Amino acid sequence: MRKNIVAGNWKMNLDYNEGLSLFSEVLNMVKDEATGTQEVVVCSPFIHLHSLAQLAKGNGRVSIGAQNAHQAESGAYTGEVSAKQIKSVGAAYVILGHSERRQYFGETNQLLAQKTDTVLANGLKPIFCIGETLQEREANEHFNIIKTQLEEGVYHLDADKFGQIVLAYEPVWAIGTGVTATSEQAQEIHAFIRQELAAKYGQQVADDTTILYGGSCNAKNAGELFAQPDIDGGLIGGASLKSRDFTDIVKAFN
Ligand code: 3PY
Repeated sequence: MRKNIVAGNWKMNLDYNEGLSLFSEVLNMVKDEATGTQEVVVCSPFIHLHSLAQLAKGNGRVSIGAQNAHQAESGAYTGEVSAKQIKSVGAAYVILGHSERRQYFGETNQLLAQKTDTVLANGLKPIFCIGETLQEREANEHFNIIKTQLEEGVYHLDADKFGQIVLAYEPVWAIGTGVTATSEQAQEIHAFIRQELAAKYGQQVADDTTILYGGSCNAKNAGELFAQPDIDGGLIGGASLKSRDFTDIVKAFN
């Protein structure tokens, strides 16, 4: 049975104290309000990870994640952070392949395949992002793009390893634009992804894989998106920066 997850992606926002205070509010709200969301993940900048993990200790529903990791185990990579370091501060997840990383930092499917291996080897779970640009959708290429991102990014994994991955479908045209895919558009792609996974790994693995929707998901549209049969939660950008909005999204599973 797959898990539903609401994950916040703070991106490069919030200084150290702002992050701690937002997270404390989220923890209190999530604790007080029972909802159908099984796991809440907060993916913060590296500077917050250790403190957030300390605050979340003893809370069985809230986990911490990073937004990137280097593909090497360690070494002379000034300014980078390794999966082992991320694990050592108590994080459980790492976002990989967010479209902003692909677009601004030139991350390719091949590089992301390496990062996926390193993250898994260090006992962390990747939240692996895929999604098409507006031009690709307009050219009716979106299914091919998603298929290639899966083939080149994660299909080298065996079924056991793949079982530790969370996927996030984030249409690039819906990221930071305020435009959301309609629930029908999102469901269509999620169902396609699940069908592709079934062809590659078998129906059981496909049924057990959590597939999140990301891209301007907010407290208003989360309920309708999460009600779709193949949407198992969200990767939340801007709305994760406000405790009330974020917890309303967490509650959207009820
Ligand atoms: C967004 O909602 O804009 C995101 O990029 C989430 O990762």
